[in-house]
Amino acid sequence: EGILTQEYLGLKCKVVRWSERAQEVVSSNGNIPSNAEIFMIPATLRPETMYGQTNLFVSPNISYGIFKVSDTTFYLATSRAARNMAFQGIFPEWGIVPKVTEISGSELIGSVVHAPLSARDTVYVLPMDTIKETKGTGFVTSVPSDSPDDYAMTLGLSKKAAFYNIDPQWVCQDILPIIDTPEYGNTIAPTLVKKLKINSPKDERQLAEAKELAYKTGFYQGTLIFGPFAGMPVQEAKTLIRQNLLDSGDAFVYCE
Ligand code: A2H
Repeated sequence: EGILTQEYLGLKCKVVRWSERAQEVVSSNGNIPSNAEIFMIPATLRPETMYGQTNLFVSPNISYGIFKVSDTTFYLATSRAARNMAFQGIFPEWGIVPKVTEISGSELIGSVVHAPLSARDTVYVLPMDTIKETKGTGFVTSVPSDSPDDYAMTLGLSKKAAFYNIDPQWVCQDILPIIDTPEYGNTIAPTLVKKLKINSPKDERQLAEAKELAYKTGFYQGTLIFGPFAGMPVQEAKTLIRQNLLDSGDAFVYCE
């Protein structure tokens, strides 16, 4: 970790249906009113890809907190992220982490959330074991068209649904082309995963290479082909889409 600040966008994915276990935890908690809006908060560096969200990833090995933002608004993130948020004006009292309760990532799997900008509208919460506790918020929004990690995990989950203890129907298979690149076509992640012969989410070295290539190529050579900014280079559209998400209240800036 360097000394530079990384600026993420925290995306507000509103829970529309809890998994059975999460429902018990939330409804038995006296501090969470029944009319509360609760958001899972993935941290992303690629707001321009949000049209292609297909799932929301959570780590089955991490514990998450539910934090009170107002009487009827709550955020889910790691406690580490919440400590940072407390010093960024995201919670009501400066420096205070308003933790209401904790819930394990594995208990969140199978919940359904709203995915801002996504063509899918709502998406299922699924496990991703490579999520690190030490960065972001502990949630990763899945965009299999443009993120090799997300695509590899999506493949792994559909191949081994029983192993991951999930319903295979929760894995969204519709990969929406949203960015075109001259070199790798309009679904860069699947193209690179094939090209670099990546077989599992655990092929760390090849995935790191694919991730680097996809990120650079998407940014410098990509053109949006979906949504209101279709036809615009990624470099320009990125700023506009980020700003739209902030203006609509569907996202906030989160730094670490
Ligand atoms: B990105 P950086 Cl389409 N553990 O969002 C592992 N990965 C994490 C994470 C964590 N705790 N928190 C965030 N991330 C992911 C979109 C995306 C992302 C695309 C393409 C590439 C990409 C959709 N997933 O990231 O290490 C999040 O996934 C490749 C760099 O802080 C976040 O942006 O540089 C990115 O990694 C942050 O990675």
